[in-house]
Amino acid sequence: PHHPLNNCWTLWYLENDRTKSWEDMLHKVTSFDTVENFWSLVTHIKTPSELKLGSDYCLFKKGIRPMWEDEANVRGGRWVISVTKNAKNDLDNFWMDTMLCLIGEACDNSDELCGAVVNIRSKTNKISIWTADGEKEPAVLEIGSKLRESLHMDKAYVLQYQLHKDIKVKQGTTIKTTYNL
Ligand code: M7G
Repeated sequence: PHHPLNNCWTLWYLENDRTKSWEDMLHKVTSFDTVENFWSLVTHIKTPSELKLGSDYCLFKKGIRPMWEDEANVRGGRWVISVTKNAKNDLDNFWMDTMLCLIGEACDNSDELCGAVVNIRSKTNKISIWTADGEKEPAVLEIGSKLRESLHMDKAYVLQYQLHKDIKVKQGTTIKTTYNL
């Protein structure tokens, strides 16, 4: 007796490889649409803190590619949380709670959710939640505050919303922030 989820979700894995283009580094792992298949997947794969530098996991609604160019993401943006390298437990816990927030449809505006990404990087790791339309301010803010609550984020963590179109044109390390929570 499997418990169905509201949506079917696809997990993607990006493995850093300097000989490949960004798109070619991205691989579909699997899709699932029941609670049981979600748990059997997460118990068989590495947690974010166990991944190699330069890797990503992406969890997106089936049919949405985890890239700015996908029709579902072009007008969208991301809530991004920076997690310092020493906070390994926070990273793994935040990622687990982010996945549960998505597949459990915890947000009132879950139609606006496209997916989530965790980036393992040398300076700081990042978790982001991608939404479909950066101009839908009430929906974006509701998703952000639901996230803060579901992840039990300490006040020291800041949530910043950035539009994908602003990320694409970033100069150096500064990216324009549209909303803060
Ligand atoms: P990142 O991996 O999102 O973050 O972007 P990082 O800067 O912390 O490593 C690194 C690079 O990957 C970008 O500058 C792009 O060259 C490429 N890249 C990342 N994303 C999410 C996309 C995307 O959605 N589309 C395309 N075309 N390139 C991307």
